[in-house]
Amino acid sequence: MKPVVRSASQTVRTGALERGPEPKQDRSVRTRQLVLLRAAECFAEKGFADTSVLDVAERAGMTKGAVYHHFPSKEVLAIAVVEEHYARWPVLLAKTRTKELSPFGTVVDLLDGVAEAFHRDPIVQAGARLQLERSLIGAPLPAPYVGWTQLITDLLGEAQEAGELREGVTPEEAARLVVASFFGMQHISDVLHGRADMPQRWAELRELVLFSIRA
Ligand code: LUB
Repeated sequence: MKPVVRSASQTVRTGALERGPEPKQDRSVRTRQLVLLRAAECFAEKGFADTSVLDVAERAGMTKGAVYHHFPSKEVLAIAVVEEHYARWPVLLAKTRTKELSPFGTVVDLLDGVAEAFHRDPIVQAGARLQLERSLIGAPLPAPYVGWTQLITDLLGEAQEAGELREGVTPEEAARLVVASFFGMQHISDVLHGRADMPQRWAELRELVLFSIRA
């Protein structure tokens, strides 16, 4: 939003910054994002059942009412966190595409970013845990794994057309293997080490699985 420029005297008199008070809409969006992040931290650490809206409110430094203003229930909050988890990936793919790598290089670079997101991003970590707990959440969540399987299938199809896939490897089967092994790797890393060893585990998986399907 274009900042409102005030005259020097106005600025001095009101003491407001050059931009003046934050527009209400911006403040509401920023507050919603803060609630999502704090809720993700709670869900990632304690899971859905052991997280209360009060926990989220206290972590966000807000009242329960302020949280309910953005999310009418804990279930709606969980859905929003999972949706935010999946919203990360098209952004990451667009960033990878700007590097103009080969199709296979694009898959590797994209998954490097995904591994880093699982290592560091509470929204991504919470989305994964909420999907594991989906049967406890009395609300419909996006189907897990299918989006990634289709995306990796499409990208490996491009790699196959570019002659980058090993003879006899089909994009669909390779995508199922990559998604299953990545999911298992990040889950084991989380359960055993709180994902502290994600970089090393991803490096192993990338070398052994991804490069075993490359021409
Ligand atoms: C990914 C999780 C955790 C699959 O696609 C998904 O739904 C995923 C959450 O359900 O890992 C591997 C990229």
